[in-house]
Amino acid sequence: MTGQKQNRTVEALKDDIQRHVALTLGSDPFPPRKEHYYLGLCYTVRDRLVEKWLDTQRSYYDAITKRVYYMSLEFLPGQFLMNYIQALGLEEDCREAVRDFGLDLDDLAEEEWNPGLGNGGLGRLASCYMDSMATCRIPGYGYGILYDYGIFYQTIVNGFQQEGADNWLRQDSPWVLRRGHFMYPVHFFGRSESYRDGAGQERFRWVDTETVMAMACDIMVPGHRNGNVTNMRLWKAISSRDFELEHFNRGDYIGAVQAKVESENISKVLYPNDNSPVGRELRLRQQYFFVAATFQDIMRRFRKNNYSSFDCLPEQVTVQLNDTHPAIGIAELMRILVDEESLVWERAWDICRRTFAYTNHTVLPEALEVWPAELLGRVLPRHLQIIFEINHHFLEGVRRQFPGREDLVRSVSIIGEDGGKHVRMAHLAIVGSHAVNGVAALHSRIIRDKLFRDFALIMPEKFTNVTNGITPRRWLYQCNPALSELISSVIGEKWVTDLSRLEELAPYADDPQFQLRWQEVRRRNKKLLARYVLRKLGLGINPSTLFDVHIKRIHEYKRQLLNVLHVITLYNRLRGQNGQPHPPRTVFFAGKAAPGYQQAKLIIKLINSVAQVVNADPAVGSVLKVVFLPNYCVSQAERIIPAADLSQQISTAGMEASGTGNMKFALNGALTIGTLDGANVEIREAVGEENFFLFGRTEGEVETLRREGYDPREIYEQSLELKKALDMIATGAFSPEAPGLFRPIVDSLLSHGDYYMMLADYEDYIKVQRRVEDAYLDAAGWTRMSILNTAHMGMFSSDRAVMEYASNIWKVAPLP
Ligand code: 4GP
Repeated sequence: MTGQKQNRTVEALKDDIQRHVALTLGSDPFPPRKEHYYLGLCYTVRDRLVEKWLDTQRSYYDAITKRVYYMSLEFLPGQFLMNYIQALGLEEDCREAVRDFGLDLDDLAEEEWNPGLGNGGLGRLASCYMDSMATCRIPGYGYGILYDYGIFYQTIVNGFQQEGADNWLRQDSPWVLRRGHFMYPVHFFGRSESYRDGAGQERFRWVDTETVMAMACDIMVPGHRNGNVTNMRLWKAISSRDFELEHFNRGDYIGAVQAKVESENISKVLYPNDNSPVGRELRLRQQYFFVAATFQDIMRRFRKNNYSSFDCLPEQVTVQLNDTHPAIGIAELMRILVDEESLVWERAWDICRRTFAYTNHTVLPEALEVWPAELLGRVLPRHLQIIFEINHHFLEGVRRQFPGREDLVRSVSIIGEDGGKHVRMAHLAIVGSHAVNGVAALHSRIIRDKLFRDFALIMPEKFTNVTNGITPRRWLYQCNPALSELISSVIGEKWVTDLSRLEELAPYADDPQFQLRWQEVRRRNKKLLARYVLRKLGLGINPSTLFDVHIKRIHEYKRQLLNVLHVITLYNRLRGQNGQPHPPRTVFFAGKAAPGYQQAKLIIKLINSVAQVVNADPAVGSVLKVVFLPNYCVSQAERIIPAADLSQQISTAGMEASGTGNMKFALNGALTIGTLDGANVEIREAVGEENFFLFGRTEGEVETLRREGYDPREIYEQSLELKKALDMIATGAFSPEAPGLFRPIVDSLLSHGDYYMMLADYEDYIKVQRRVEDAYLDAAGWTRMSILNTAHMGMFSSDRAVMEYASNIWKVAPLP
């Protein structure tokens, strides 16, 4: 930008910031106060986005284009301010503008609270896809819930996780635009009533319901410097007038107000469970609430285009179900088409199936959603009836296709019978969609050949794969400015929207000059993280140690415990002074455990207890340090990932659907230590097996071992180092104040079968960790591998993933 033009931009920004501080916030602009100028800047940036946002929405109508509805109960967008500023290409100007007020842009950006509207991978994926839809100009929307309370705030007290309420909207968010005029009624309870229509046909209507209103709250999602701004519409529950009146008329004022408050509970809180369902009525109501509101919005837009027939719906609308959470939408669309629009069943069903597509995100059997028929029938009586009918038609078809195969009929039925009638939401999603995909090649194979094998027999054409991706904007350009600059200095900036261009870095991997610059950037990032740890925990760590990082939800299958076993083994080796040198290492952990998941919470305590012992032991000094960073969230990941040397992706093979953290690390130049699980398989293929530390049993081997019987005790008896580590945990070496505290952990491994095969993979893991150390001691070799990891990560862009969905599943083209 020319000096003069930049000057004008900066002056305009400054004027607007001050105007907002004075007129929007009603505050005195002098002296400039950080909180006020932060908000002033937010509104200034927002103004510049709103116009583009309106233009984008208008362009959808003008083009009469098909639109994608990405329905997700969770989104984890991360902080908005810097993302918006960079998308608009205004970073330098904003820096200068606030500098003139004596403020620092990064400092201001830190003021922002993380919108924790999700648990982990599933929610973050949704946000990466929103970013890519905006950047790739795929006409679409994200739909979800505006929770008042996001994922809990984690503190560590005496080593234990403690949950606090995350009241992120306490001070309102400048990014949430409340749209009071988009309010829809959502019904619950009541009953289904049969009646005869004019032609004497039996029909049904849903009556005597309770109503809650859904109010639209919009958040803008800009594309990268392309003027395109996509909308994320999150619903907030508001009590309905009828509801209040009914009570008021009875003269029960307090009851009326209480009922009003209770009806608004629907959007109060995100359920903090990752990879596991919660069978609570409120959760079901959340699901239906956002689905029903979204469909009213879909139909409003559809009608606006004056369609003569609902047969066109699938040409105008495609709904992607982000897991089964919105699967009740299938029954809802049938209800709209059959009950409200009077379509005959077969026609409605055809429209419905062509509209929906379903993504599965987990194979953990305990994580597959089921609803007791009794509960579903009470909350949504008409929907249960519709689900029974869908099932009836479906099973009739199966019987025709496979006569005599009642076993098959039972296994695919949407209604399960064992332990009381229940609705299997994954079955509903498969039957009601035209496409079913897993999120990495291995995972898609597992769902097709194992988890949903019987469905694949009946409808093989539906099953497909779309390997997950991450947005290069947030996960490299934004979170790692130093590396981005270095990359752009040699290959230009096009990689930001075309990640495959990173390939052009490969020739530099052996260039000593470039290696030095690469190392310099990484050292800088590590220093920044060390400073953050000092600030947060008061713990000094040495930035020239190997940064070994394991950050994600705490879950047994993700095997933080296996990592802890390595830490203890290394600790023992260091104390034993066995002569072999070990490069100094700092092991980082971060992640939340579901509040009701006792074993995971105990693992957090164990990590902290081991950290306490190791960090205080003068015998290991600075050679080993262990850090648990509390309250893991998107912003924290953005700080940690650019500083990581080693990325821990060590789940039991066959259990991690994809992983996306694995992609973020490799993109930022960390090397992976990992199993052949989820997207690790494809990452390893892409970066080259020589640039990836592989260990552990394969998915097939895990299965065989499980089938043929596995005796963890035998491994325990045979490995001295493992035995020592486990005995230390069991006998209170890390919990002298409560020696039996960690007994349940050791029992899960030795007495309860070690379901996640930690012991089976232990030895291999320790060996490969040794190889990691050797590799790390060769700085040039390590740097080379690091550069090649970044260079070969192009295919893991969410732009690629979204374009695959667009062309193979959604059948939507980018807008010109
Ligand atoms: C997660 C999977 O565990 C993870 O492997 C995957 O990368 C992510 O979805 C996005 O596809 N699943 C969940 C969940 O978060 O709650 O099932």
